[in-house]
Amino acid sequence: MLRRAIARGGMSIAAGVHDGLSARIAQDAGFDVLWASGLGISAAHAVPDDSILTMTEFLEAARVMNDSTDLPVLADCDTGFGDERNVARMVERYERAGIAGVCIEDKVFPKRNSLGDGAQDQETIEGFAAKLAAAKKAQQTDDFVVVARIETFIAGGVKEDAIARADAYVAAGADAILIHSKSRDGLEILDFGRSWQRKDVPLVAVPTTYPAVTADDLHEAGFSLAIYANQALRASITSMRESLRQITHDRSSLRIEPKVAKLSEVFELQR
Ligand code: SPV
Ligand code: MG
Repeated sequence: MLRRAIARGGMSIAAGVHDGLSARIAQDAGFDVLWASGLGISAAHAVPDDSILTMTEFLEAARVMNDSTDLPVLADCDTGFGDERNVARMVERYERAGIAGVCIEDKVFPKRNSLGDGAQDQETIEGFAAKLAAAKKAQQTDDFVVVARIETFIAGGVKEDAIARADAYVAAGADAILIHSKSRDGLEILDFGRSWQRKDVPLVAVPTTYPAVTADDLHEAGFSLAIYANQALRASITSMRESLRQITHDRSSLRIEPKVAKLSEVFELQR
């Protein structure tokens, strides 16, 4: 399902989710793929998205999402939790759990969230290609997907470096390329897509900081998956905060009743 969803020619959308409930809400809303967001899962544990949680914790969260829906789960696996040997075990564990694919990014462990301030350390091309090769060697079925995420633009680099990395990562076995950016207009992403020559290798974007660029705009530029990585998380923060503050203010829940989900909706989500 994940391979079909990201195949070039179509355009799928993924929702970043952090637990079983958000996964189900995303499925009901009509998303094609679930992104087991490292930011979302970390935030749900109230810790920074800076390689604080362990692989086991991320895997368990992805497993809950997978078991709660019929959608394929693409797991955000940060830098792969270590070196090539950690990546190999990670792939073995995620694939056995039935997760459709993993995404690893070419930063140095411990990584920092890509959208925060502060310097970003990018892995060498050879070092990251070795991790991808280890991932591909470890997978047992042809279906399992390994996405290589390029952090060149996040680290302040240029398109030529991003393209050189993408070529090397595909040569190492990557099934798709995720090119990340924190630009406000997304132009470097659209430009990367139009420059990408390997029509057989899908491109993935995460339009968080450039929300005016639509999934259709990305498709026109050559992308086949757009990940809405943190909107569910942010919506839930706003809603929980407003409702709970109202209760402490009023010392009653009467005023929020019309604004919050009915218990019947909760039961429906729990099936
Ligand atoms: C995530 O959702 O954890 C991501 C996307 O990796 S970002 O937060 O932009 O790094
Ligand atoms: Mg992440």
